[in-house]
Amino acid sequence: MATPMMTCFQERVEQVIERLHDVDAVKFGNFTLKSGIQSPVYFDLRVMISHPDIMVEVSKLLWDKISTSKFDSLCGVPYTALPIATLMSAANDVPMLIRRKEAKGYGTNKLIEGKFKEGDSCFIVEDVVSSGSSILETAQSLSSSGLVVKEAVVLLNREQGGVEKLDANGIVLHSVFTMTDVLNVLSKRGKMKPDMVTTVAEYIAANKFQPNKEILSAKPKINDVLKYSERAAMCTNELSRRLFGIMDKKKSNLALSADVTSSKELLQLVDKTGPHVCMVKTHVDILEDFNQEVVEKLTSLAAKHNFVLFEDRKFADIGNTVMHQYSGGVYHISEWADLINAHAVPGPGVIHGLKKIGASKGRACLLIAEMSSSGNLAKGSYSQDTVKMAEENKDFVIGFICVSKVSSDPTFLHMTPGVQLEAGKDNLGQQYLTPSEVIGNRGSDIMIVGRGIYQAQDPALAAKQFQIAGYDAYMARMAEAMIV
Ligand code: 5BU
Repeated sequence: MATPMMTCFQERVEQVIERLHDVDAVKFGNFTLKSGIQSPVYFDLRVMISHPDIMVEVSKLLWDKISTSKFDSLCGVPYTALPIATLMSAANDVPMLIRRKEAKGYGTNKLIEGKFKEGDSCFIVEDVVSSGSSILETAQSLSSSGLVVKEAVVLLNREQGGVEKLDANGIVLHSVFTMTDVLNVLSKRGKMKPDMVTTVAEYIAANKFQPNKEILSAKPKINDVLKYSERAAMCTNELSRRLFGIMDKKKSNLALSADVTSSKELLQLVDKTGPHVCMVKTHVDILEDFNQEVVEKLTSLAAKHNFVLFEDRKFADIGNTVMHQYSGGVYHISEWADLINAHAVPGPGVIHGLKKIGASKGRACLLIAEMSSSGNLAKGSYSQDTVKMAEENKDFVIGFICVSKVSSDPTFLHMTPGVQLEAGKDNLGQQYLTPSEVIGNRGSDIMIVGRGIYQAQDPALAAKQFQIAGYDAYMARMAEAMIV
């Protein structure tokens, strides 16, 4: 029963909590959570969709929480919050946006569905928040599309660091109720046995986010908490030191894969996108009109825009042959490319041959530990042996091509191809992951983007969007590592 002092809003919150319990959206017992943690309480708010009355009331409570804020649109985090945001949008005549989660692979390739213009503000709606990662991921997609996200609203705050993490990323989180509120309401209304009340209260206290120093430094994930500038200082290789420095200065972990076939197009593309990238990757052998002047112009663009030049030659032969391929032939790669890469399949001789040519010129090499194409054979023990080979040749090998972090050594660089703003694939086996997946979840350092940029209507704008998305994902990863 509501006390006379109780506001109408509080009373409605209590009723919703009780209804959620009645329909088994809140359960007590012994549960193993996705994280492996044992919990005496389990929330499955998805069941709300089978109870339209609850959905409507929840959408009203969420709306009441945010009605004084100003925004142009709402965006529900997939999936449960999508229909809730729809109800809020329809009842209050506010436009809605949808962030695509799955690959579309055809048509406009849009990341955000719905109408908006650059600078519009968007309010994120979510059902439950724990660490805040899902909201942050949605916010990153929205902001990389030009929207401004300053606030989010959630039905249930599990009090596990979401507010703090979002705050660290400039987002204010409003919540209708917390896990403590659920406990208080259900025990007050006689829905829980006294011993369960104690168990759940202890669980909440033990798992509650504590913003103190011990927790901040509880689980340092070494190169997740190290800034680019700190990693630069740890590198003994001059090129990796320079590259981390550029990433720090330009706030960019984007490498452009400039896979166009005419020199004119190549130079124009690189000049336009140069301000947004830390690296330009070439396949010089696809140029129809290669000549030495092109590489001279490329190196002056590298100096103008401050980026590293990487020739994606993928050397894969015995040491003696790769020496010639690297230094001679038509392309004289060692004369102009700061960075090259090699397959580990021939054994360490390939590195030794390349090193003989490149080391004295201050060049460096990446080993291909993993590939982005479907069905490739670079996995498991092959990838592990590649990492070992790199560790044994750290004076010349500065990192990896890979699809997720393969080494915890903070001086190694992880570079990942197969990146688009939406996950998906092409029709020749290339597989795409998003910037937040590659940089945020898989711990890579640099994302390599080709068609996502040079096939865009405005490559400079696309490069800027990737730059923001990649850097935001890096910042979010750092913030997460601080509060895990
Ligand atoms: P895309 O247009 O973003 O799909 O281009 C990816 C680039 O990265 C392209 O130049 C490939 O040759 C390169 N690449 C790759 O996609 N996957 C790999 O595993 C390696 C290189 Br190694």
